[in-house]
Amino acid sequence: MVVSVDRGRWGCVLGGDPERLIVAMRARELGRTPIVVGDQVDVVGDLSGKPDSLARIVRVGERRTVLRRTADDTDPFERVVVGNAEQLFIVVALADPPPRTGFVERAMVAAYAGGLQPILCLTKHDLAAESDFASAFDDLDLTIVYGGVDDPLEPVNALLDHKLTALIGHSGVGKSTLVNRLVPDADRAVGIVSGVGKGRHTSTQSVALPLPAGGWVIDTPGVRSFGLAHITPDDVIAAFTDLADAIQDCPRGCTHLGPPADPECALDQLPGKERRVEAIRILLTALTSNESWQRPAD
Ligand SMILES: Nc1nc2c(ncn2[C@@H]2O[C@H](COP(=O)(O)OP(=O)(O)OP(=O)(O)O)[C@@H](O)[C@H]2O)c(=O)[nH]1
Ligand SMILES: [Mg+2]
Ligand SMILES: [Zn+2]
Repeated sequence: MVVSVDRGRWGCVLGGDPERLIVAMRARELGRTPIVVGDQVDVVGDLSGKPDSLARIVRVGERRTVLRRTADDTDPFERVVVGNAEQLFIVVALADPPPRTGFVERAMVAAYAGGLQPILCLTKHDLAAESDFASAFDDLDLTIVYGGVDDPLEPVNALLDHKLTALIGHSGVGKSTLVNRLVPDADRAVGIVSGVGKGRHTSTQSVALPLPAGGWVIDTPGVRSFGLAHITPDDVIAAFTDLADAIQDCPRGCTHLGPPADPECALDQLPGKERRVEAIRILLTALTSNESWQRPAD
């Protein structure tokens, strides 16, 4: 598994064993194929892991899940952020910077479209009194966990246990701080990458770190915008198994937003699902409104 990427060098662990860390380059025949943290790769050559040894990545395994984003909503060039993660921790500070529902909605859309389970992780609990920020997601069955410096780690660890989890969020929300608490020897575990320090430094690269109890967390650099140009409304609905079948009955080109845009949307014919449909339509709206997501400072 790829655990780090840095200027044409990929850190990989053999057999998923954190102790068997090697550095590899991309074999010429792979061209510009993206290779990202979380990818399962085949490596050949010097697998000793000795200093200055360099292996070659000759194949990238098919991804079970994929977190993608584009620079903005009109950018056709999509980049793969993380491969094979089962969960996406959407890390949001309750203050400094102030939380935005639009960010969470867009990250949820990207998670559902890529096959990841989204979880809302709230930090800086110590800076903000109880907030009802999370209640906006009540009808979406979104798991919520507190991951601030004063919050106990057990609930976080219970969710991460033996899974591959990617953390994303704005710069400064506390992703690396949380990772450093979860993986006390994070620095040593990935000597070949910088960026994970004492939580004070802005991360510049994604890095996967092994959890003491099993499983991996992927710390990623703060994102400014999270373009969703590659995602369609149908991709999002497909993630909700209770609604996915219904849209077969929608007219062609239905965007599932309901009247007035989609007066014949089949989601409006589901008794008892009104609130859930409404909540999911808020996600669909996030697909086309990036501005609510971006911070003024960006
Ligand atoms: N008060 C308070 N400060 C926190 C908390 N979590 C993190 N911080 C502080 O917030 C700042 C940014 O934390 P980082 O962990 O570097 O943030 P990050 O999300 O990794 O940022 P990028 O790497 O730039 O994406 C640091 O000064 C941390 O000490 C928290 O729960 N409460
Ligand atoms: Mg960081
Ligand atoms: Zn529809």
